[in-house]
Amino acid sequence: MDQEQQSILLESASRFPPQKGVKLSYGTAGFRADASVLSAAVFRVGILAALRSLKTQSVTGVMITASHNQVSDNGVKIVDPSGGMLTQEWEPFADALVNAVDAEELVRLVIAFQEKEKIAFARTQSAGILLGRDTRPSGDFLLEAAKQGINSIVGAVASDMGILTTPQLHWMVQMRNKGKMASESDYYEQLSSSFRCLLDLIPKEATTYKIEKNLVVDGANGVGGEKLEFLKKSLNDLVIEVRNSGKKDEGILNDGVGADFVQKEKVAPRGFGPDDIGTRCASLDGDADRLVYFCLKSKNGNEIDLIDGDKILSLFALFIKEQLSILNKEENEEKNGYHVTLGVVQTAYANGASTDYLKKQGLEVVFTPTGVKYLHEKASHYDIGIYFEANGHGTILLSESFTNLLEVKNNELASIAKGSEQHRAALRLLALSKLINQAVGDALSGLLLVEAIFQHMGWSIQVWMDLYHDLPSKQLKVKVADRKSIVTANAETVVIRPSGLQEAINSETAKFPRGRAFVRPSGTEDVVRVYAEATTQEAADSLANSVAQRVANFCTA
Ligand code: NG1
Ligand code: ZN
Repeated sequence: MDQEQQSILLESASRFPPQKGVKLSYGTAGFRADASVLSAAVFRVGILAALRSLKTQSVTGVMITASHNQVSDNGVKIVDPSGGMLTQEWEPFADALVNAVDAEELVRLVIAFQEKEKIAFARTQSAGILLGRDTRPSGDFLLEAAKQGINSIVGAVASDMGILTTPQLHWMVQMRNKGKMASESDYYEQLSSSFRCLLDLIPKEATTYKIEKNLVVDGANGVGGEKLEFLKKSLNDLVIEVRNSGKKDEGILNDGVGADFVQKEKVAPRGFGPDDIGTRCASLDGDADRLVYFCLKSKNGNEIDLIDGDKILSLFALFIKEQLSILNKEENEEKNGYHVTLGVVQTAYANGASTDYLKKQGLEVVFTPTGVKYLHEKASHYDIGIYFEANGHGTILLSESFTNLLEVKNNELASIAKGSEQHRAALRLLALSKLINQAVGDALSGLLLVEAIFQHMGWSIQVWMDLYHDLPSKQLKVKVADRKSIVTANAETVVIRPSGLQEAINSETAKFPRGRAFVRPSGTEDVVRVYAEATTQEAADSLANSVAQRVANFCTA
């Protein structure tokens, strides 16, 4: 690194001194904390995104959001050139950079890393970084910090894409690097045209039930509500009412609203009441990368039937399986010489009943630790990989070779069997591959896919809810001195440290038939999360409480 670059870096880093005593780590979703302590971290992430862009000679992204956290928090994460999360190999450097005590240490770290990674600095523009942020008030000054971090690397150019959902930014980075149209209006166009295409392919005779075309969506008072208001204008076959849309007088971001609240508390969000009984409802989270559905069930309260990520996954898996079997009809594997691998990826938070159901459908189910970076990676090993967290974050990945095969098949069928069910199945899978955001879980694209499949199946919401019945479950958070003192293994199902805690959890679990419990440190909040499942709600609550107590005892000892 030349002298000029060093002094630019030193000068600009001195303008963003880190808050004393604040230590951050790149968790399940980047860095998150109270917005007031984040400027230095966001500035430094700007530097990191620029280095990543220089190293890969591709576009990267910086997203400023704290998703479902309270409005006073914020966060920052890097979008890798693939459109996914930052490569895990760079996470230790991200931690070191963000926690450097002063500008001098920061410059030393950058020089050492640059040499190790052989990153060439260039005077001409050679790095492009897209910036996005959600609707949090702190997003403005944090975006400025990110820009200054990027500008302190010679040759790096920041493009401010404005207020976006997290998945929109991931999609833009992915599309830019594929050399495809990547603006926000291209995003809406791709979603609405592939949605329309799926509706046009619905078998006319299939509908046994008159589909309710009305859908009410809780926008978490965040960016997703605002974007959905826009997207819905181009959807003729769906009547969407957006509540908690983020308009000033409607309420506070994530406060009693949003997918995280609905999924964890299992109650309706603010703004929903008895008049909504019988209506299909959905909820997005604060940055619109999670989606859950729900139905109000009580006249005098806010009790709901929840349709979580596991059930959305099940719907997607059934549809894809059906299309694959139509496509392969009359053809055995030897004949077409291609065996399509279809895999489902879940985490330990997946309800046990969903896993049982998926396996009974003959699907291959595998588990990873919490965090989309793990699920996404695993799903990418299949021709079609479907991954979902119970909280509603997930997507479908179709391998390039499978997509190419579909294109070939589509052309072939168009000439020999145009309009046949087989041809239509190929067209449906191709439309699905465009509708679903393959960069990352996306509540808006997921919602349209659910709605399209729903109309295709001709189902009532009750049929969906009755696919299987969730085992009662309970989640709790425990505050401890150091959440990292808990170390887990086997996709977070077993605690290996502190020693003795797993045995304690086992002895609590053994008291309940079909009991299951696990604990892990959160990657986004300073808490240990406890999950418990059993055959009754009382048993799940009681198991969660006793495990939480054990955690508290072990972690203060
Ligand atoms: P943590 O805080 O690590 O549990 C939460 C979610 C993850 C993931 C991330 C990122 C739960 C139990 N955990 O992570 O699944 O979505 O946020 O947003 O829902
Ligand atoms: Zn989110």
